[in-house]
Amino acid sequence: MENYIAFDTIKSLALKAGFQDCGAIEIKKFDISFLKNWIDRGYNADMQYLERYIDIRENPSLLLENSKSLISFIVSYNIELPDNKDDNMLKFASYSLFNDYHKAIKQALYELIHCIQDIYPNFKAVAFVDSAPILEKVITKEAGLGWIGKNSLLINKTFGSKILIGEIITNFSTDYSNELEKDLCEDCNNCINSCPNKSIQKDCTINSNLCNSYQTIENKNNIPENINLKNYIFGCDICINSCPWNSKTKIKESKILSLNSKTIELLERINDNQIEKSLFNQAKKNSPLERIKFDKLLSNIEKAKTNTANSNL
Ligand code: B12
Repeated sequence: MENYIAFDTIKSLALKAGFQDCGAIEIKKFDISFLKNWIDRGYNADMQYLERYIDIRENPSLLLENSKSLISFIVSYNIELPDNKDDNMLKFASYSLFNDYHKAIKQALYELIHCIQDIYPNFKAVAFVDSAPILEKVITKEAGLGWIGKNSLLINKTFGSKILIGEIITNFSTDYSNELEKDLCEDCNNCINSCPNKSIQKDCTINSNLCNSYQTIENKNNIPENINLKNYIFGCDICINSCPWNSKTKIKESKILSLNSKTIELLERINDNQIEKSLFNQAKKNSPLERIKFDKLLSNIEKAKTNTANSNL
């Protein structure tokens, strides 16, 4: 058959490359009315980029000529880490303790594409990790890799929601996943109840204005007084850590993500009150921390210290 690859071939190469799982769907148009509705309510806060390229979000086939399939890949970062249970310690969200996942996953996807091209020279593909205007969670759900939980994250039955998503669009057809995962959140509301700012709305959307992850990373202005960061100074894991699907799904190590020792050292120093700009600059070279400036980190620290001090009163 012309321009066809068996899904089993993709999956075995992907597992060998260190991805936890993958799933494929035929390229198609997506219903984006929920996205428009979310933006109309102002839930994207100052992330105006989410209002752009709506045509591509609706129709990802615009990203590659003659595209046939969208293949989604998941990478777990639920690795046993020496977690400091002390609630007064300042924390980075755990995904940011690793090297920059955008770069690491994209590189792994292009290596995978090259392996496939060794077998099928006509195979063309482009890879994305947070880098294109596409709805990664919805695509991954439709590819059968999980359901969208109440905190709006994609939850995989085996690996939980401490997973990151990457995808490729290719000119090859394959065998498509046609079984959707059931929504297994059932009557659990742990994530909704855990958020200190009540950012998770009744319809399971996130109001970014109230989300600590938005406030500590994306908000370039002062964090509003009513926001309680608890002890998070970059990103936030509170709703994720409250999810029962994450407690049983730890992996030993990742072939794709590696811990950034400079980030870990930086966090230790911050907790010892020795905040060094030079160490921050070293850490952010290959880290999600690259998204913020040093001054923003300092103001997040001040805010989190005030919040933790107030909670101890
Ligand atoms: C903008 C953004 C944010 C914003 C807004 C969050 C949000 N929930 O939208 C902020 C800065 C707050 C954020 C925070 C985080 N993010 Co973020 N973020 C994104 C980004 C770039 C776009 C998401 C988006 O389109 N939002 C718009 C809303 C409307 O869409 P939505 O969240 O998908 O929700 C709707 C759909 O799920 C829909 N829906 C539900 N069921 C169904 C079913 C069908 C069939 C359809 C059509 C729709 C549908 O209804 C929901 C509400 O309208 C994606 C990457 C990408 N390109 O997709 C990463 C992404 C979602 N983020 C990610 C991560 C890791 C995080 C954090 C965990 C980081 C951290 N530790 O601090 C937090 C988690 C906070 C949370 N609970 O969401 C991962 C999530 C992986 C996963 N397991 O799902 C992604 C996919 C990046 C990646 N490549 O891995 N993020």
